[in-house]
Amino acid sequence: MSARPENYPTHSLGHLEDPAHGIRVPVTRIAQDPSPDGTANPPLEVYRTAGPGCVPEEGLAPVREDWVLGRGDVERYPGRGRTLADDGRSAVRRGEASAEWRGARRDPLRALPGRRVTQMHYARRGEITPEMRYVALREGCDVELVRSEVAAGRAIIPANVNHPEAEPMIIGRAFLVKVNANIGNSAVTSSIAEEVSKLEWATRWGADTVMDLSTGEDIHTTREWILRNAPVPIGTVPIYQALEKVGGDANALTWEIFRDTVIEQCEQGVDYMTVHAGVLLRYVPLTAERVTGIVSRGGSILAGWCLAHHRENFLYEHFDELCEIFARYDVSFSLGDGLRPGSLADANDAAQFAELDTLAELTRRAWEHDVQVMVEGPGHVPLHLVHENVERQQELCDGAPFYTLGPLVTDIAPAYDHITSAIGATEIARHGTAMLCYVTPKEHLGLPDRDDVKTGVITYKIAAHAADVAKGHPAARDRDDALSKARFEFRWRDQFGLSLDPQLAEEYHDQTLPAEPAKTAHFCSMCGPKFCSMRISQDIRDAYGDAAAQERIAQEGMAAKSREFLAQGGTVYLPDPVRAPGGG
Ligand code: IRN
Ligand code: FE2
Repeated sequence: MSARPENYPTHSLGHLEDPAHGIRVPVTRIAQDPSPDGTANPPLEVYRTAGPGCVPEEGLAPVREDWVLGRGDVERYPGRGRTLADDGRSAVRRGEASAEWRGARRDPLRALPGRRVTQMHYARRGEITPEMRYVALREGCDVELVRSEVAAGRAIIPANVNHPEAEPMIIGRAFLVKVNANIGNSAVTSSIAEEVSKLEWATRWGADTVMDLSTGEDIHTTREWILRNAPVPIGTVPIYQALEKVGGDANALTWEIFRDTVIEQCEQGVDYMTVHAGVLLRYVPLTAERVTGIVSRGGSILAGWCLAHHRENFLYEHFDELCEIFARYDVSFSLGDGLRPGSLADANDAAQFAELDTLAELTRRAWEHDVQVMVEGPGHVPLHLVHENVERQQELCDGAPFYTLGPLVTDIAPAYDHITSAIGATEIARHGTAMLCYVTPKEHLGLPDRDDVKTGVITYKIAAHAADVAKGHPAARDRDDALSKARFEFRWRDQFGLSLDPQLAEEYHDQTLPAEPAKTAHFCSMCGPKFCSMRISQDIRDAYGDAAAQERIAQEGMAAKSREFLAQGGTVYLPDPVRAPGGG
């Protein structure tokens, strides 16, 4: 793997620059051909998450390192990775087990005693960080909007001080809707290089964040390689690794084992962590009558623990301690929805909404520590009940970003659940959900392969983009308009280049229409794309003031155009084999 090839010949790597602050944000530049009348079509610069391309053994450049160190509030220390029970797996940093690692080995950073190094902390103090400037450039918005949304808790910039390779991004309802892709959710250990290539694949198609749900033997080392090569924030669910440390026996879990796992991951650079702290002992019985019980993996681990010990969830009990740890590394909470519905029948029920009440309480507690928070949501919800989910979450959690798994709006389509869930995702994003966790065609059936990951990401980019357009996000529609113009002008190459999957669009087109002439075919060449009545009336308005004269000249002009058009054959479009009946 060398420098990343761009996706399509009309694509290239461009940059948005803030030279005053030394910030350069990579974008994908999509070049376009001129219109048939010779008018130039400017290139489009679109948000990209792909990163600069990586050599897995060397990792990415630590673009944020100077910013983090420049604030003067962190210290380097040896880290706990060296002394953990699974010591043998913290190999990358020490270079023992992974002989091929050639990149830098850095001891981890953490806040100096008593300091908080979160973006929320700086934002609340009125400080504008380079991360905020980077994000503002990317989103095309004012940096003050970024600062104030982060300060208010309505947006987060997941950016662990130990993940300097990441290109800062923002999750919040005032910004572009984001998409998360899960990788490593396989019990079968794949090679480390394979995990890195999955990460690269997901970001190539536009995943804004990636969650590493790896389990198994080399969990620490795999995560290390992923982080060192990740241009996007990385999320995890630490209870999965904690469970492995106790041999899979949920009842043997303790706060101490969980805490050590969290610190280990903080030191590696995980940017956000799913914590199922809202699964309270008294809520578990509320799921008893459900059709599908508890479908969340983390939720069922903690519900089991609560029942086995008949004690309150240790994540809830130790939540403030967890906040103190997160504040030292700037790790964001993704408050887990352990009681999310797993079927239409269970949607919006007492268990789900009881947990949401607790997540709202925990959101406020995290904010007291200046720790950034997003809140996870469902799941499976019929379309007419989707809106209530985001409305309720936004109200209860004072606008903290919502991050939902779909939701799937019907249970009847296994193998198509990327679609059933994208319908719910579009609806929930339109009403203010900030990030969507993708669902692949293999949901409920098996483990996603490479094609499933791509299908899942693209399906979710569609949902997110549709919501951006509906929300009226400035400039969201530029790409639609450019593509539509290219379509109307038969600029096929531009149509492909502007699409989310250029290669596939081109391939499908070539299957049905191999002939080159169609790519240059043209309609009603007299007036070009500007309809003649508009042009004539414009000409008259410019030349004459008198309404009656205007009317008479218009009639004459229109009659002349009519004769001209009929003489030329009288059809608007040349026959077009692509525009099939029933399409649109
Ligand atoms: C997102 C919203 N609700 C759940 N998620 C994702 O589900 C979460 O971010 C993580 O990737 C996964 C956690 O699954 P369990 O442990 O809740 O099943
Ligand atoms: Fe499900």
